Amino acid sequence: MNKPRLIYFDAPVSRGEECRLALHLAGIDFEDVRIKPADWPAMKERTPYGGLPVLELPGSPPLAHSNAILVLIGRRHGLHPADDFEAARHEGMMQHVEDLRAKVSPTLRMDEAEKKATREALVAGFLPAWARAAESNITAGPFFGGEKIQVVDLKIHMAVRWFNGGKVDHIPATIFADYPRLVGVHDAVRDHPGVKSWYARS
Ligand SMILES: N[C@@H](CCC(=O)N[C@@H](CS)C(=O)NCC(=O)O)C(=O)O
Repeated sequence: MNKPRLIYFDAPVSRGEECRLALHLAGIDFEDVRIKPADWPAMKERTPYGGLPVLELPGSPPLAHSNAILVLIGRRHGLHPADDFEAARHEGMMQHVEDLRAKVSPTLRMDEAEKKATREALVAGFLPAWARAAESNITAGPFFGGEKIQVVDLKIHMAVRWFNGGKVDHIPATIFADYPRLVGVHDAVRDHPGVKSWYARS
């Protein structure tokens, strides 16, 4: 291996996509390895914790857990605060996104009746509470920590984008519409030239 490899499923979503975006914004030439679902069971046991994404860097063992990957990239490439308290504040928000995923992701594997009931309950309770907490931790904007894009913003962006398209049944596309700072971070990331250039690549 002579360049970094980011291993994830073949979809522009979630934990894998936020790590791809971080590598791209950092200006790192990396191999974007996309795993087919059929190949995953055999591979799962060989990953550090049984999940993707995994980042492989020349000369280091494989690194797993999206937040660890993002923080490492961010620290090395100016996309995570140098101040240790502000960095920890960003990491708290990154964990908040993981808490959201931990609530919503299990519904992907439910039968229709259970999925509907569980998601409607999330819409009534957990999701607004999650958004209120996120909103109250975003300070000046347009990004989480102010003027500069950081890895935390990529994670917030992916979380908001998940629902924005209206493709998650029983969760309205407008679920976060009343939270202007949260939507503002999503939009600022979407409109960032580095992010645009990732999606404009051929
Ligand atoms: N805490 C881990 C979670 C990893 C995870 O569950 N990834 C999902 C895809 S987003 C996965 O690998 N699912 C397949 C499986 O668990 O077998 C992270 O932040 O990367």
